[in-house]
This record gives sequence, C-alpha cells and structure tokens, in this order.
Amino acid sequence: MSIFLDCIQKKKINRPPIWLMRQAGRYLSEYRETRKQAGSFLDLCYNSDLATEVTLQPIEKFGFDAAILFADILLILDALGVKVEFIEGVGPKIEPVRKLEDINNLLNVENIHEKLGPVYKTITMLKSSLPKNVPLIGFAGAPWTLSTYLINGRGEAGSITTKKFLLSNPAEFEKIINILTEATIEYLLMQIKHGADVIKIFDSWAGALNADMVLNYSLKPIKRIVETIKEKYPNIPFIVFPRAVNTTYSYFSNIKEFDVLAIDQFLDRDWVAREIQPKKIIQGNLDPIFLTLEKDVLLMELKKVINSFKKHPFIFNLGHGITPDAKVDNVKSMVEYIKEIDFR
Ligand code: 1CP
Repeated sequence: MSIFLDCIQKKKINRPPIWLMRQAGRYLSEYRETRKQAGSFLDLCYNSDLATEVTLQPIEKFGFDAAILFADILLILDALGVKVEFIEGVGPKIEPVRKLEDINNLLNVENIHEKLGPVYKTITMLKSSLPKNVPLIGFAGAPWTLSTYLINGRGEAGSITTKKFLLSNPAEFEKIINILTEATIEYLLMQIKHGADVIKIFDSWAGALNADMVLNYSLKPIKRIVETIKEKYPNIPFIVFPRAVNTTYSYFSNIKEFDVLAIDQFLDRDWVAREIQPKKIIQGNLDPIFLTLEKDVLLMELKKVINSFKKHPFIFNLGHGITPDAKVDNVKSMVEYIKEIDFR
C-alpha cells in the first residue's frame, strides 16, 4: 500500500521511495503565502489548519511518498516553559537555561501536552486528509541537539558553548539531557497515539561532538527514547539522523531498535554501501546544493547516489534540509526521475 513503509519493512520494491527534509518550506511560494497568513513561524506551527495545509502542499505538488508533520524541533523547549522566538531572517532565539535552579524551576515535563495540543490536532487532521498510500512522519529533536539550543540560546557552528558547558558542569548537563529525554518520550508517544506512522529523530548538531561524546550524548539518549517507546509501540519504525558523525555511524547501525539511518552528504557513499547498508536501511544523501543548480548537474549527481546505494533497498532523500533557493522545477524533475526507476 505504501512504498515507503514497504521499504522500511524490507519488502520488495521496484524503486526507492522519495521524500525530502524540509519539503514544506520557503522554496515553495504556497508555503510563503500561508506563512504570511499565519503571522509568525510559531503561530504557523501552532495553527492546526495552516500546519495541515503546508504539510499537504508538497504532497499535492510533487507526489512524495511520505509526509512530514509541519512543526519544529524547538517547540518542545517552548512547551517545557522556555522562552523561544524565531527572528525573521535570523532564526531561533532561546533564553538560555544553565543554572540548576533554572533547570529545576523552568523545565516542566508534566505540562508539555497543553502547549503541544495543536500539534497533536494537526496529526489527527493530516491522518484524515492524506492519501492512504502516504504515511505521516512525526519527529523530535534529539536531546543533544535540543540541549545546544537550550544552553547556547541559538544554533552555533561547532556547538563550542554547549561542549564547554557539558565538560564543566556535568551534573547540570546530565539533568538537562534527562529532562529532554523524558519530555521527548512523552511527546513522541502522543504523536504516535494521534496517528504518526513513523518517527524521525533529528540530531542535527551531533557532528560537533567527538567520538566518545557521540556515543554518550547522541546515541545513548536516542537509544533510550526508541527503546522506551518500542516497549509500548513495537511496530513503529524509527529513522535516526545523527548528522555529520562520520565513521561513528557504524555504532548507530548496530542498534537493532533503529530501523532506518539517515545519512548526511559528507559520508563516502562507497563506505556507506559497504559498512552500513548490509546492516540498516538508509535514507539520503543528495547534497541539497544540487537542487539550486542546473537540471543536468542535478541529474548527474542523482544518478551517482542511486548507483552507489542500489544494491540494497534505500529511501531517497537529501543529506540535509532543502534550502530556500532550491528550484521547484528541479524538485519536480527529481521526483519524476526517481518514480521512473525500475529495478526489476
Ligand atoms: O521562516 C520560516 O518559515 C522558518 C523556516 C523553518 C521551517 C520551514 C524553520 C525554522 N523550521 C521549519 C520547519 C521544520 N523544522 C520541519 C518541518 C517539516 C519539514 O521537514 O518539512 C522540521 C522537521 C524541522 C526540524 C528542525 N528545526 C531541525 C532539524 C533538522 C535540520 O534541519 O537540521 C532544526 C535544527 C530546527 C531548528 C530550526 N528551525 C528553523 C530554523 C531556521 C532552524 C535551524 C536554525 C539553526 O541553524 O540553528
């Protein structure tokens, strides 16, 4: 019924399923229009009618094989009681939480569902409006990535501030990671209860960690989240995206509860085909820059991705989110190309 779920469940498929990270976003004029109507970015995330509308836009326009809930990984910080804003043209801005006192007083896991109610409602609405062969991906940020925003107040290349914090304040950091892990479990359980078919965990800043830290602060909390949720929902597939962790991807491929590993554009594809694909279904890894270039340049790269990964089933996607300057015609051509593949 769904080529995306068939692929994850290792059933036979004749072409790779395709969807794109940030497929609803600023490269689409329809999105920019709805976004204007909503007011701020947070208003859009918490408006179930409009969030449903923007989730459906890329499905209707391109025919992707999966939809991803329109929301943001930072909503959970807002729901925990932290001040979160999205500044136009700049990005997220969070009031940093670093002191034990603030951690204890501010972060309140019990109350998150009240604020996140509209997100659950969006999921319910999407489940009744999506075509039956298009599953819905729910998602959350991984505790490490969420902690970088919580501790530093914004995204920071190399996450230096948060790394220094974790090394200098281990008790506070541990407390923060535990709270974020607990909150994420609660949040994802509710997403599944409302109808999310697959869950993706984004650890976008995992590449800032050294290899030991990747295991302790990226892999370990993600594993705890997935294991805990699978005790209740053993059949919900998880896509895990530890971005830019280099060869430590191997450790993620050894975790049996992770169903799919999302692969960034920095990895050597031959290494992935050799070391990761025999153990895990992968998703990725076209460099998003190719969607901003000429169609023939894009198609050349696209063929490289397919040729590298085609010996095993894989989900076609980008190595990171689509950028606002991506060309809509390129996305169309890419989906058409993928849908015409026939491995038989
Ligand atoms: O002005 C706008 O309209 C805001 C642009 C935008 C969009 C479209 C932001 C701000 N978030 C989103 C939606 C979003 N974010 C989705 C929706 C579903 C889809 O993919 O279509 C998802 C899954 C996310 C996840 C997200 N938010 C991540 C993880 C994935 C990644 O890109 O690494 C991260 C790190 C964020 C934080 C965030 N939100 C928005 C921005 C610009 C950022 C990154 C800022 C930074 O670099 O620190």
